[in-house]
Amino acid sequence: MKLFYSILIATLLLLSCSESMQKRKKLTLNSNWKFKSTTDSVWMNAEVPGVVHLDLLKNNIIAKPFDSINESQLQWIGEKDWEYTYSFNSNDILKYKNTDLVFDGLDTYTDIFLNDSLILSTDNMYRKWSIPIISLIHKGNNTLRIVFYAPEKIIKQKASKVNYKLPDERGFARKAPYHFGWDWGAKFITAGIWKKVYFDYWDNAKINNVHILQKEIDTTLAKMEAKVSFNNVVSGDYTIEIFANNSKQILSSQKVSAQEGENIIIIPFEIKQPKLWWCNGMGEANLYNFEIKLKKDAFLIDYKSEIFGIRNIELVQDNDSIGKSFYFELNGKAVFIKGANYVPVDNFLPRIKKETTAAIIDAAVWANFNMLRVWGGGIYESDDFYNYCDEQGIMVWQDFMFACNMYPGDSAFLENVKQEATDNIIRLRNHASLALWCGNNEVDNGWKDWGWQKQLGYSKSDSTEIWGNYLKIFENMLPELVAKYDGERNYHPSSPTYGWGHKENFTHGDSHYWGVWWGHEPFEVFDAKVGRFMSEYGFQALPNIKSIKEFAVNDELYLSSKTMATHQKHPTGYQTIDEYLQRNYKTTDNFEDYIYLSQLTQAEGISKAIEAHRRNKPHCMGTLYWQLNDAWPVTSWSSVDYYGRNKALHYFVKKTYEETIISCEEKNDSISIFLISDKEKPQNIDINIQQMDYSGKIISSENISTLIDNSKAYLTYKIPKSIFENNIQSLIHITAKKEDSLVADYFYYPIKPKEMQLSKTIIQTNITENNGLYFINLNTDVLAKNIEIITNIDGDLSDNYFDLLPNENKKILFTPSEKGKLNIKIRVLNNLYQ
Ligand code: BMA
Repeated sequence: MKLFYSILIATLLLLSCSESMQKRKKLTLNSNWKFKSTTDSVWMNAEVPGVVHLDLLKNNIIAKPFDSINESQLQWIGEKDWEYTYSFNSNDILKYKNTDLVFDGLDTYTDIFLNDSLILSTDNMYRKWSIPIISLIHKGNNTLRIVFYAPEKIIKQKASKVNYKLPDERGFARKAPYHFGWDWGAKFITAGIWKKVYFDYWDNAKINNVHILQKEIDTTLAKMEAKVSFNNVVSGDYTIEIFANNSKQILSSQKVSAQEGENIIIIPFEIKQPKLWWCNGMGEANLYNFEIKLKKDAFLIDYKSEIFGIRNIELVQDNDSIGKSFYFELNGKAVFIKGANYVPVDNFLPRIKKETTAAIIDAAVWANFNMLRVWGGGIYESDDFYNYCDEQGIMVWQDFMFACNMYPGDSAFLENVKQEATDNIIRLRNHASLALWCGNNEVDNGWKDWGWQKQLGYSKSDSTEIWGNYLKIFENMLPELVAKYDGERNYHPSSPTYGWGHKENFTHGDSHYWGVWWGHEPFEVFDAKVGRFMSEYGFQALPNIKSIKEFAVNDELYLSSKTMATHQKHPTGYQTIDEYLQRNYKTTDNFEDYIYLSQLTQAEGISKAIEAHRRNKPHCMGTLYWQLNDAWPVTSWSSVDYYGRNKALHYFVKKTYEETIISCEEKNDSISIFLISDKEKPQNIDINIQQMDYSGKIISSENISTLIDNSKAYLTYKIPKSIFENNIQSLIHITAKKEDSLVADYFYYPIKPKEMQLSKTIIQTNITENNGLYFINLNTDVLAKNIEIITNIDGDLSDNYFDLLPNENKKILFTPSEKGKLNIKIRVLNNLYQ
């Protein structure tokens, strides 16, 4: 009977509450939008989220923007003003006490009208906008109209209001810098509702955000806090409950007497035997799902779920005997960082699918990365990106979106940046993967080294003002906001710490080394130009022919064609590729062979840089090459092209980022052999060093054993160069085995490929299929240099562009991503010129 009454009372209470207060609800507004240019009269169907280029494409008004030379023909789109409209009925809205119209992102300059009254103007694509609309709507039908103004016109107006020039006028805009073109990027000035738009219905209270904080962590216990911010329109009593991993058991619960307005409540909770989050290569990326429930009596008003990884991550920058360190510690352990720089995966952001983001992160995981740097000329990435990095153990170095430019410092600009940074810090701070906030890319470096003051004729007072603006944003505002809203991550004002012309570039902080490529220095200088943390260096190569054929017609398949020129954005890109290519290889007139050689040039150069960085551990504690991916199909520094196809570099990177590797360094009269490992536990390794000629005849063979761990790179042996005196057409093959299983191998050649007298080879191949997977067996009669397996269908090869010794079998796994029966062709350096 007692139980019956308590159930009855609880039910009545619940009913009375649910009558007066309803659960928060969101309604996404993604259909029935129309758009047109402001000078046209005909409305067309639009897709939201979207941008105008995609809508024009959908309506068959324009050709595919990335094809051929279409880029230059589509510039008119960015020069026009556009409007988007949406009609809705107010019935649902009127059932709630509050409705906010929320835009997760608007690109970029807009006026928003509701029933022809201006309700908001926006000027920053990185911000979230929320408008309470209850008092603004009509009963019945309402019309929303958003006018997007051509960005460059507005930028010009802004520029005319200051008495100095910025290095680039796009600095006045808070719109992704790469949209205006980059040295790997097309210029497409987009406009549109690029992220979700929705009605956010709520009654008396809603959760704004929850910050999960780690107070103390040890192996037995993690002491945590949930800092809950919620809004409340009338003061009252609430309960906040915390749950973990779908368990029905409450972890912590707190009663709150809430005031009108924003309430911030701190709720401590504990996790016993916490499973820590580790990056790729160090352990499992363990995650917890924390659910936060806001209740009025027993009634659930609002709910949030936060995926969280318990870990400590720190950037250690200590003065030391060399200069200043720059390394990451994860859960108290120093990590050698292996990764690359990441740019947005498309010019047209709203069409990026979750699977596309996952595929490029998978490519990073496959190549043994543990970090990506989200570069400051793109966007604060999508939630999909960080969620997947959390799951896969990829740490994220996050730049704020400022790159290679100077910025204004008026109060409106500063306030705008402040809101942008606040929105994004709050959005990203609970991600386990987020490792570092960095103020900008190459702004400090640009100001100090790129001669802007002279080129732009800055007076002394201009310089003082512009540098003063820099200090306000990157030395004051951003670190203060990171401390206030994040509180756990380190902040690094600018990458690199010093430019590559300064000696401190190799002793203090992080380093971008562009003496190779921009400075035309030979790849060999990578051996010596090693800083404490190499956050950028790179070299271009053409994408695969299959990718080129996606945007170029057959009679444009040569370097100086209009299409190929459009798809190369560096002013001397093709010349620089050719210059380096010819240092190492005999060139060719055959376009497809040339692509192959450009990729080998890039792969050899960049993997040699990575080896040098790893050999210099712990002086150097990380390496991020420029760049993992592309925003469109282009000849660039990427190792994976726009379509997700690997260049030779990506296979070389995978090998060079393995846990244990061998590397050779030529110094004076000898060749030093290094063994390098990131494995924490010491391991016994047996090394075999064989000198052989190209027919496989062994000239000498030697075995040594050594013990290694991850504390430094081990020099295990030195070979005099004189062994090649009478055998210049020979090589050294080194293998490292642990208890008879191969952990690494390495080919050392004393001469460049163009000097090698490689015999013609017939590569024997044999393909077998098993459950949709293919195994390709290969062997050769003489040394085969850089075998490229060319597949008729897309898919993943476990290795490619490798060297093969005579009488050795190599087994490659091919996992198709396309239907069809596998056929292969082989390209090999030996046969290129025969
Ligand atoms: C780096 C980047 C980019 C650029 C790349 C290649 O420094 O920060 O600005 O695309 O160089 O030039």
